[in-house]
Amino acid sequence: MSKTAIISDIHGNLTALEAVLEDIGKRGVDQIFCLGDLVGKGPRGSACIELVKKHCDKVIRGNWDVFIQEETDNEHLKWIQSRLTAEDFKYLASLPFHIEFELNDKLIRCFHASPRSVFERIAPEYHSKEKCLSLFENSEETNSLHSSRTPDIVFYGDIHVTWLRSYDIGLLCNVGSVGLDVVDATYVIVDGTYGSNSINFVRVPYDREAELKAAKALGMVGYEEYYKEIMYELFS
Ligand SMILES: [Mn+2]
Repeated sequence: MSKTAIISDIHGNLTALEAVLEDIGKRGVDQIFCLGDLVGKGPRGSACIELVKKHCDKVIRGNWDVFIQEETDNEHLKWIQSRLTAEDFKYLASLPFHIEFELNDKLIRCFHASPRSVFERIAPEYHSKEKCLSLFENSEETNSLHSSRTPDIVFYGDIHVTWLRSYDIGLLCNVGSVGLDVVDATYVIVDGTYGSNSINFVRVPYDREAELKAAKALGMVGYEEYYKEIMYELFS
C-alpha cells in the first residue's frame, strides 16, 4: 500500500470526479482516500457518493457533508438535498473525522479542514505561520490529545487551493479540489515506493461545458452560481 491517491472536495461535480478516477486508474495506485465534501454546490451529489463508495478505500467527512444534513430555507440547498437519498444522508453522517497511516516511518494524518473541526478554515495565504503549524497538533477529534507523537505529514482539503509547505516539524499539503478547483480537477499522489515519500500534484482537465449542461438539464436551482464557480476564470 505504498502509492495512495488523495482526492477531496468533489462537491457533486460528477464530470470532474469521473475524469479524476479515470486518471487515477492509469497510474497504478494501491488505494484512494477521499477527504470529504462529496456533496454541496454541484448538482450530482448522489452519483458522486456512489462512485466514491465504489472506488475509495477510506473516506472522511467535510463541512458540507455535515452542514447538508441541517434543515434550511435556502432554495438552492433544498434542491441539493432533494437530490440525495435517505441512504446518502446516512452514509454522509457515518463518515469518520480523520485518516492516519505510516509510510516509511513517517506518520501521515489526513483531515478535511483542521485537526479540531471540519468548520475551521486555515489557508497559508491568509493565516499566520502559528495558525498553519496548529494543523500538526493533536486533538480530541484525532483521538491523540494525550499522545506526544504528532504527524510528520498533513494532508487536508477544504480551501480548494493546492499548497505544499515545508516546516521544521513536517510537511503541510493541501490536495486542492476535484470539483471546484480553479485550475482543472486537482488531486495528490503520495508515493513511498522507493523508501522515501514523494508528493505529486496531479491536475486533470475535464469537460466543464458538459458538467454545466448536465446541471442545466436537471433544472438545478442555483445554476448561475454554479456556473460562476465552474467558469471561475471568466470572473476573476
Ligand atoms: Mn469544500
